[in-house]
Amino acid sequence: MSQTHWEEFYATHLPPTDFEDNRSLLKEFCDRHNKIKSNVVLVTSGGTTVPLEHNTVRFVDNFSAGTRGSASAEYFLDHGYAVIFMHRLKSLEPFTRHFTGQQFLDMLELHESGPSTTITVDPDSVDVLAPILQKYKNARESQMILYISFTSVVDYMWLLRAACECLATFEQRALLYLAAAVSDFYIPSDKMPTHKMQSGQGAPVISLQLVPKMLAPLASLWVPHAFVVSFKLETDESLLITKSRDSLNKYKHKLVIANILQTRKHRVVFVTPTTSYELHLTREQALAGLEIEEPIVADVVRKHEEFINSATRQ
Ligand code: 9Z3
Repeated sequence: MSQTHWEEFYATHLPPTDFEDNRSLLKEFCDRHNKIKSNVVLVTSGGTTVPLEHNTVRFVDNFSAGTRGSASAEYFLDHGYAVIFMHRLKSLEPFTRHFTGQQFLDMLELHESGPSTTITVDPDSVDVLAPILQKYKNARESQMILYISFTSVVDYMWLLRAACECLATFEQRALLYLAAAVSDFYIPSDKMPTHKMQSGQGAPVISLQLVPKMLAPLASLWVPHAFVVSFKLETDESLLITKSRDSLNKYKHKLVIANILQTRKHRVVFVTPTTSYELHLTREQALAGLEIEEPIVADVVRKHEEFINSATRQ
């Protein structure tokens, strides 16, 4: 029997070295939450890399800071979901995303008196830090969030399939929220040089191949009963809705959330098989600190609840 494109991908690309550890973590997390009948969401976040050498010095990257995924993960926790946060290593994470760079250290004060040293939080920062710290501690202590990280597109593909294997048992209660920016092109393992390319050999000609579309087996085979939401990123407005509709028609999942790179923080378009409508933040809302992920997640959760209810009525 001939292998499909995606089967061949797994047959010819090794899993990441820590794959079995991550698989155990995923299984343990899912078994526990399935027992207590939690709703679970897989949030993917950040961009995948495409290495140009096996011993990787250079790679091609996909744009994504991880804001969409990390902010959304926090809002899913607020809605009572158990969250698998599958993210690009070193991209933004829930809770810590609020304090990037030196911001966190600037909130602390150092007191040295004789041999003893204490550290306190600057009183002006307590009101900012306390609610975030509270939510973080709650999520950790109640084990409502699992952090899993990837770097390359191959790591991402292996972890995505492993997560789906665990999520399948949740049937309709599983939500997939695929916000990661995943490479469309890569260099297959057998076409990649082992060592760092040498400039002495002249300018290299790099030939990329298509990454198989994993949404196809994901939606039809791995989690056929789940509520699957994918994101569509474009830079050309005229392609946004047609490309999103093409994706829905092809993979038969539930929802595409479409966005344009430059306006993604204040405008998205929800594209379903029957409708399309815009969600946006006004200037005032954005200035007041409202994040678009809050209404996005509220709308997705409402749709997921309707989906669960209609499945249980049948
Ligand atoms: C998105 O469109 C995300 O909303 C962003 C978020 C990556 C724009 P940030 O992390 O940005 O907040 O800086 N993600 C999906 C991107 C993607 O690769 N989609 C594929 C495509 O458009 C198919 S699922 O072809």
